[in-house]
Amino acid sequence: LRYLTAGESHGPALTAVMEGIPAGLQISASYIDEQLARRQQGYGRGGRMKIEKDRVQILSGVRGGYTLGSPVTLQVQNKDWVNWEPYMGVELADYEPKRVSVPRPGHGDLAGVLKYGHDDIRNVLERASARETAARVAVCSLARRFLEHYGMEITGHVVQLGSIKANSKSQSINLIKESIKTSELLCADPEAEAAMKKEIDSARERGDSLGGIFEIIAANVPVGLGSHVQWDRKLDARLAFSLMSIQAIKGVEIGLGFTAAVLPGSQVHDEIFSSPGGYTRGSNNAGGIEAGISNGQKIVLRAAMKPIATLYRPLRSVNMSTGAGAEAAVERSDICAVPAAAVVGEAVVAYELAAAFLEKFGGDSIAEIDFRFNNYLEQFGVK
Ligand code: EPS
Repeated sequence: LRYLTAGESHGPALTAVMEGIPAGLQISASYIDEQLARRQQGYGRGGRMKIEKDRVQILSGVRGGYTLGSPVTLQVQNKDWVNWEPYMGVELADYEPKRVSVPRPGHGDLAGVLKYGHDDIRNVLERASARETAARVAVCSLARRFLEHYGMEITGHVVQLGSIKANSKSQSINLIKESIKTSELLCADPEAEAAMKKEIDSARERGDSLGGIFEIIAANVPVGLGSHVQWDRKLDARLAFSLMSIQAIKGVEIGLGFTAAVLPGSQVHDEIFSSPGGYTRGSNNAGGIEAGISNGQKIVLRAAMKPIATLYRPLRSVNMSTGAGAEAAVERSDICAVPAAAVVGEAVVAYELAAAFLEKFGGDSIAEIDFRFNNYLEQFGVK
C-alpha cells in the first residue's frame, strides 16, 4: 500500500493517489467528506477554515460504490484559489509575483528557500503548509474504511494543549469517543477543555500560538502486524515515522513512552496470564506493540505538536532580499491546530496499520483477504 499527495495550499486543488487498496471495498465520497470535516474543526482555527468546506471528488479506482483494485485518485478543491489565481498562475503570462522575503522561524521558509534556490518564500510555504493534510486525511480514509471492515477502530483525542493537561488516562475508549463527540477541541475532559479554550483566547490576544499533544488509540488490532525480523518492518517504527511526517510534530511516544525510561522493569513490562480464549496482560504499558509486532492489545500512541509557526506578533528574522533584520512574515494562520492534527494522526495511523495488515493477509480482493484473515484467526486461535 502506498500513496502520494500533491498540491499547493493556494493552488486549484490537492490531489492524492493511493495504490494497493484491494478490490471490493465499499467506499463513498460522503464517508471521506466526514473525515475531511472533522479535520476542519477545532477552536483556535484561522480564517482559512471559514473559506474552505472540503469535499472530495473520486476520480479513479471506484465504481458502483466499490474499489476496483486500481489506483484511487482523490481531489479536494481549494475554494481559496480564486483569491490567489494570479499569484499562483502556472504560465509566466498569467503570473503575478507576490513575493515573501522574511522567513518565519519554525516554518520551512528559510531552509526550503536555501535548499531549492528560490527567491520567493511562497514557493516553499505553499507546499510546507499543513493544508496538505487535507489530501492525507482524504486518501487515508480508504485505509480507515479497510480497517473498519476488519473490525478495527481508530480514535484520536487531545490530551494536552499548551500547558493544560486533560485527565483522560483512566477513561475507556468508549467513554473517550462519547466525550469527544461534543468537544470542539476533541478533548475528553470538559473541565480541561474549558481551560484550553481560555489559553487559546489568551494566546490570540497576545498574538501568540500554541501546540499540544494528541493521543491515538487503535482498538481490535490483531496479533502479528509488523515484524521483529527487520528494522523497517517494525510496526512501532513505521507508526512513529508516519506520525513524525505530520507538519509540526516534534515527538512521538508509544505506550508509556518516555516515562518507561525512568521506571524499573517491574513497573513497566506487562505481565502475561493465560485465559481460555488465549492470553491476557496485566497492563498495556507497551502500547500494544512488542518487538515491532502488534500484541493484540490496544495500540496507544502520542504525538507532540509544536506551536504554529506564524505569529501575529512576529519573531525576529531577516529580510532575505536586503539582509536587514526584520519581523517575520505574517501569513494568515491558526492559533492552534492540535485537534486537526489528531484527525490527521488517525489517518496516518490507519494507513500504516492497513499497510501492515495487507502485508500479513494481503490479497487482491476483500474476499480473498477475508478468507486469509479468518483462517488465521481460526487456525492459530489468535485473537
Ligand atoms: C491549513 C491551511 C492553511 C493554514 C494552516 C492549515 O491555510 P492558509 O495558509 O491559507 O491560512 O491555515 O496551515 C498552517 C498553519 C501552516 O503553518 O502552514 C489547513 O487546511 O489545515
